[in-house]
Amino acid sequence: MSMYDIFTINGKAYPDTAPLLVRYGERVRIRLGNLSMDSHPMHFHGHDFMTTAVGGNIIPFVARLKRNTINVAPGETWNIEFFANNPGNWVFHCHKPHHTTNMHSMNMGGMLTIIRYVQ
Ligand SMILES: [Cu+2]
Repeated sequence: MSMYDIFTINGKAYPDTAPLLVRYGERVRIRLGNLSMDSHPMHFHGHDFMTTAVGGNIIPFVARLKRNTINVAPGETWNIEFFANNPGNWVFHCHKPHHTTNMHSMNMGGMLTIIRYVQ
């Protein structure tokens, strides 16, 4: 069992995580950095994204992968980009169940935030 019971995005655990506000038609970049000792397979609902940089190095266009989950290992950084073309409120979260709860609660928590379309 993990010794950690709270997992965060930008220092906050859901429901206190700040939503990422986007507008339809925008190209959005998210920079992921894992400062923990565990890997985090970050999964995005409603969109696919492209991996555009890893470890501070730009990924050549022909080598970029289209995906909806990226495993961010300890110490890694990744840039991902997506086109905001599917209005709604979409979940972006770690795919390890224990990482999306707070203190093993039955409620959603931890490494989860919302990609929210605004006018
Ligand atoms: Cu995780």
